[in-house]
Amino acid sequence: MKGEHPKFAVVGHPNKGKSSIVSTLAFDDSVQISDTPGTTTKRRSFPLQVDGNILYELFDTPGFQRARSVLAWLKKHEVTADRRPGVVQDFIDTHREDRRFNDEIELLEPIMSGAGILYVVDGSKPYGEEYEAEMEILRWTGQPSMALINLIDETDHVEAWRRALGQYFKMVRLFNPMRATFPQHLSLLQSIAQLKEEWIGPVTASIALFEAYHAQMFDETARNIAYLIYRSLSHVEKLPIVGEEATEKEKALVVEHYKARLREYEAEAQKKVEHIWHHEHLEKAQQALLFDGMDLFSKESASLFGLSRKELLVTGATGGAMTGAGIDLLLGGSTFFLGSAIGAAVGGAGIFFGFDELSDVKVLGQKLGKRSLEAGPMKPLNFPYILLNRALFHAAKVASRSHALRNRVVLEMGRDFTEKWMDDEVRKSLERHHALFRSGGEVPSEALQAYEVLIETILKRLVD
Ligand SMILES: Nc1nc2c(ncn2[C@@H]2O[C@H](COP(=O)(O)OP(=O)(O)OP(=O)(O)O)[C@@H](O)[C@H]2O)c(=O)[nH]1
Ligand SMILES: [Mg+2]
Repeated sequence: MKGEHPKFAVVGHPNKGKSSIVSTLAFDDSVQISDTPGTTTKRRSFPLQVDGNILYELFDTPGFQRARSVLAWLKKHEVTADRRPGVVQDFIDTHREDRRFNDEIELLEPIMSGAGILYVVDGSKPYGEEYEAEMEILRWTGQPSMALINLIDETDHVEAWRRALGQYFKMVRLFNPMRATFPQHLSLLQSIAQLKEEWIGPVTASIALFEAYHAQMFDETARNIAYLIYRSLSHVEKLPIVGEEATEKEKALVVEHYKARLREYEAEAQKKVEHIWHHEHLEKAQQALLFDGMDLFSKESASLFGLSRKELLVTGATGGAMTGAGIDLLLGGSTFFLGSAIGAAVGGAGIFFGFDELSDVKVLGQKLGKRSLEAGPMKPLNFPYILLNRALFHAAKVASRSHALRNRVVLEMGRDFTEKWMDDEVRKSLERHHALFRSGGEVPSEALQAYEVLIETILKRLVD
């Protein structure tokens, strides 16, 4: 969709949730929001962009400050209704340098350039005459407009507001930027499309693209979580051993590295999910991933030329033993006949070497074999469920979070969270995959895909 995408200016009194509505509708958590009236001082554009297409563009604007004076000026230049928008434009042109009307100019300019009007009021405050000048000015612009009643607090003055707003706006809707669900978001867009005939086509197209994009966000989230579980279960952390045998310190160290790596994987996955859902500035309070009561034994392993005993067998060194020529072949000639050198070192070329014998051979003062400690793949059976529980809880919170919220999200799940998504059937399906992941063997891509689908189904159920 090139060129003309629908544009809307979100306007109203100071501190009524204009910026919050922009933030929610634009899926953008960088909009400035605070409880101090006058937070927004300049208009700023927030396009909702999907795969390079702008679906629509919102203008956040400062609140009206001198609506009465502006209206008085307009009335002084009273003309027939058809020429009123021209008078508003005259007002802008005449007062561009006049700081007293900075806020009015900031908010009127995008409207006069063709943006539709979303007029925001707080339905928890009583209606008052002071809003009439604002609504009257907006009527003078001649642009299609709609009123949104935002219920910031408990008190309900919605009916009075409806009666008043109905006289100025063709459409009046309740919309709460903090609690709006995705279907409510789409339904608001559908109403907006009705404001102007030329908008029906582009807004309907935007809605379709937005829905597809939303589905894609779920897909990507599920893929990301599936990958997290897979890589965490199959990860093997290695630590080279310095001496003949692993010390207690080395054993503890490899386990510490292993835990740190898994925590890093989780943090990475969470960041990715936040990015997918456009929550780039999310602050979280969350307990670190713990491994209490889990047996994370490390084991010693040996390798030759960077390959394990098993890998060497697979490579074709028959029977686990190799000839000097075989070693040269294995190393692809990169070591200038190391095989023959080893042959000479142990006395006599053509000799057959076993893995252990070779490990002890020293060439240029270095032993050929390397010993290391390994932690992982993850054996404790409950671990994937702990990780999955945390990942699903986080993703569900992020996916359903309004972009207008600025508080820290507390990722503290109740004991009943698991019950929300797990039953015997689900556990059985998951367990088949977990067993495969922790086996350390190859995981076919179809298996990983089936696991993603499973996770996506669970996640969607949690978010709805
Ligand atoms: N509880 C609740 N608070 C809201 C809601 N909408 C807005 N707020 C809060 O009201 C305050 C003002 O919101 P903003 O979105 O900054 O309002 P604004 O109209 O852009 O304000 P100015 O830029 O100062 O004109 C912020 O503290 C918001 O968090 C709502 O629906 N519920
Ligand atoms: Mg604002």
